[in-house]
Amino acid sequence: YSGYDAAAAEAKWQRFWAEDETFVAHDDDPRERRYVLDMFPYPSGDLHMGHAEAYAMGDVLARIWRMQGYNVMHPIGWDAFGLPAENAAIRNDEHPARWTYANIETQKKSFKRYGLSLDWSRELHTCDEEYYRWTQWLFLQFFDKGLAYRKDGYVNWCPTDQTVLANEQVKEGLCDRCGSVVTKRELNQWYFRITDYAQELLDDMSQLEGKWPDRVLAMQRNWIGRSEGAWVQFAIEGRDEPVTVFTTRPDTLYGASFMVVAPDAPLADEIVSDECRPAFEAYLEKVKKTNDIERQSTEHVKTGVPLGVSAINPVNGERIPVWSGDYVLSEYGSGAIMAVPAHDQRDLDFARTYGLPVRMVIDTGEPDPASSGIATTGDGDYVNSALLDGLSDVASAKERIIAKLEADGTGESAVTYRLRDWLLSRQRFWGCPIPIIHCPDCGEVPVPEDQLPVRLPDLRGEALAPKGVSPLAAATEWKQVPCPRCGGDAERDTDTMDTFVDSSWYFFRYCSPQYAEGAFRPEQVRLWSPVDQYVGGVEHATMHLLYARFFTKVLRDLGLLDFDEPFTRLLNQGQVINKGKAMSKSLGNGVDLGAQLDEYGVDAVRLTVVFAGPPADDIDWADLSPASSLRFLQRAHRLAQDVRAPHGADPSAGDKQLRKVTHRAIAEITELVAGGRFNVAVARVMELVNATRKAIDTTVGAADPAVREAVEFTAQALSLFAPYVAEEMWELLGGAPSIANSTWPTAEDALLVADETTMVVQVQGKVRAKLQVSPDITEDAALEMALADPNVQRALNGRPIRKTITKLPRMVSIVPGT
Ligand code: ANZ
Ligand code: ZN
Repeated sequence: YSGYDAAAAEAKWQRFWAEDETFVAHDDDPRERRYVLDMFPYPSGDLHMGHAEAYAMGDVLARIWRMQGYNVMHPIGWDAFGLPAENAAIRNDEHPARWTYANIETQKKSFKRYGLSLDWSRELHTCDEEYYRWTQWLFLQFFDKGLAYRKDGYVNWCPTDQTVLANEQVKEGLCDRCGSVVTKRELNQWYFRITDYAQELLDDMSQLEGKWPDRVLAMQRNWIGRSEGAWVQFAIEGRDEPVTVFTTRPDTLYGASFMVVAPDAPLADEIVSDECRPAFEAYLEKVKKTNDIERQSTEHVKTGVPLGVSAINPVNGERIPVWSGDYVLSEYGSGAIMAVPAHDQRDLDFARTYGLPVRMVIDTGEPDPASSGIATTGDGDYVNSALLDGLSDVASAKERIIAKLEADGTGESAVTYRLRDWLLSRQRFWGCPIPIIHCPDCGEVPVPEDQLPVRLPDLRGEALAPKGVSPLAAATEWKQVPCPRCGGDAERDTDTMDTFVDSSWYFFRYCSPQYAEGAFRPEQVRLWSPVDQYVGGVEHATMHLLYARFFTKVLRDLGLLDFDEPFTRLLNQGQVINKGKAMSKSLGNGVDLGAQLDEYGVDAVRLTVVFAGPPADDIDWADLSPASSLRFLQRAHRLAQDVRAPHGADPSAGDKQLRKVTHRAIAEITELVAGGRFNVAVARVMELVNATRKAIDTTVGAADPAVREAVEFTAQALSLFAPYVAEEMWELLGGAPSIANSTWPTAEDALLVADETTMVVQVQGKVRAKLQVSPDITEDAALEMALADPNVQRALNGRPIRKTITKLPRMVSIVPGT
């Protein structure tokens, strides 16, 4: 079949859409607005299979909503700062901007070829001055509110990339980017106070329930990690200040037989005795080489050293030894714990290693943990617990002990979160400079608004190589500036921001991309936001999606927005894998998207990825056949060539049977797409194509207006997945270009009622029942219905069936045995 030339159609319609501005969204278009957002790409080189799937999914919704009469905004831009550009610049001795903008050009061509209904007039690059100036401005708003601050601390450090990483960028102890083992380093760094919003980030998830994938909500909940319990104060012998510990089980306080302090918590260094100090310091050096994930893993053998001091249990005055141990983390709770080895396995493992006492305070009926080595965590009777003895439920025990602690002034109920503040400074070049000037007299001074943006200095090649401090620190002229407050000698901050800062607000910028008076124009954000449908990978469940939610809440509190959540609905597309494995260079199982597009055309590839399975599932390229997708598209295209009824012919004069098929397809496909079941919708289009071909060739012929109706809808439905062939079909059918501007039909109710016909049931040749059945009833279903009928049962009177004769759908005849 040579009727459809994919390459020619691609070139033709790309030009048409661009000149016609088909997909440009207008703020003053009064129709109801819909905002469809794809996670914006990093310009890594060219479009790849992962993009091919993700962007195909988002386009389905953008396109159906447009045809359904919404004013759709579907923007695109580039997450353009980041390490790969910088590494390439070092390799090629050039500026990261060159690599970045060159990649954007290449990738943009591919995006355009891919036929997405994107509004290119709103395109943005996060590395443009016009963009990062506002990233800096937003940083300063946060700074003003005390939501951006600097502190010393042990941070995750990637020895290869020579930069710090946020907790979220460390995966199982490894750098998210390069796979190196992450270590700890003490540095003074910038943080965003996301923990101020921990509770709200949790609470507002109720607005997202049922609209975001459950697993993303679960991951966020888990990441925020709310814990309820108590702060308990233990006095330390020979020290004025008590130590406060966080526990989720204050009811086990009588079983606390030692205390453990994180080795890297400042407290450990403060309280360690002189005799114990040398061993402690050696131990600390060892611990610094490991990371939090290793330290908490259950397989990890817990290590520790005594600190040579005692703590006093506030409820019974008992003296307990204080140890330092690596399974306690400095960044959680207070960095110190009361150990209850009988009822906490970690504590029990530690106690058994170092011969520390174990005391059971809840008798669950299980063996004593002191001898079994297995901590008991269930309910039971409180023992050895003074005022709790006799109780047997955790809730009242907790209540009673907290009341006592509060009355004595030695503790209180508490809530903690696992979420840490967001570490945002990076010691790399290709990012947004932090707009702060450090003055020896005035401290941290914001760069005045009229001096934004703080532009990156012109560094390239070797000057960007990682040295453990930011490359910006070597740009002396750039760095040395007068203090904006006192005019004295001062220095710019030389760190740049985590690129997740850039991506925490880009979706607001799209609403007024050229706005020069602020990050975005509030009235335009109000027109379009929140985003109706966000589409992107589940790998962003905790980082980007949590940060963007946080930014939205802060911007709301700054009075710049009036809603709580940025993304009303979220769709996570799956991954494209090959031969059962993620595509990777090392496995050599990568599939070159460009080659596939050249061979089968854009439409066939897009249809293939959408048809492969539910959008959220991973799809295995090895199981798919773009060649058969192409053949299907050619069959569909040929229908449009065959249609003989004139444009505008009244379909109601057409064949009723085919019309019913078409209208059932309209109803089902509309619903399937709305429900995100895109692959099933494709299957329905295929059925419609087959039914229409059969009608043309064997029943009604090409001149029937019902055929035209069927083919017109086929083209519209296909335009969601295969826009080029759909445009070509629409043109052949005489429709006004573009098909994207056509009106999505509604199914006529009268054509949706299922056909019924009368089926006669005979027993021994006598008619016993007349049943209404569907004309395509199966043999099994017909027999089942016949035998369920009471009159038939009475006639059979319990006799077995010897034989049945069926002439479907008209008759079932039953011959009973004796
Ligand atoms: C005594 C106790 C007895 C505990 C018991 C548990 C069971 P979640 O639920 O994750 O919040 N903990 C507190 N701070 C810690 C730190 N910095 N590093 C490691 N562990 C820490 O965990 C809270 C529990 O983890 C706390 O409750 C504390 O141990 C420990 F039968 O206190 B528990
Ligand atoms: Zn100053």
